[in-house]
Amino acid sequence: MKKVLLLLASLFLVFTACTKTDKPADKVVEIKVSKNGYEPDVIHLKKGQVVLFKITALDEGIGDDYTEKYYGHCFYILPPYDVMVENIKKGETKEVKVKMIYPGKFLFTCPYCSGIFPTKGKIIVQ
Ligand SMILES: [Cu+2]
Repeated sequence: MKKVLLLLASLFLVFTACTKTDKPADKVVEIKVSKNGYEPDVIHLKKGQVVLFKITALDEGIGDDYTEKYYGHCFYILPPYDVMVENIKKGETKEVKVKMIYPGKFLFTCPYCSGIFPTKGKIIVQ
């Protein structure tokens, strides 16, 4: 029983460990996304840094029908970060602040269009 509780407690911590933060940023990273991919597509960061990502879409991505649920581009850092910024319209800049608590290599992508366009990149946290 105790083991089960410990397991549940650790799972809870894993799933609620939040990488989004309201703390002041140590670094600003500006990223452009288009059908040609992300620029830059390799980003080096330091563990523990609070990073403000500013993502600007240069084109309409999968489409500019704003009555649809999905339009524009995204910036999604895969788990364990699991940070999603979606529906970035052409010409629009969206921001997200992330504390880089996990060291390693992490992919980011646009789930909307990465099957069609080379919208993939990687973040290296050391
Ligand atoms: Cu996209």
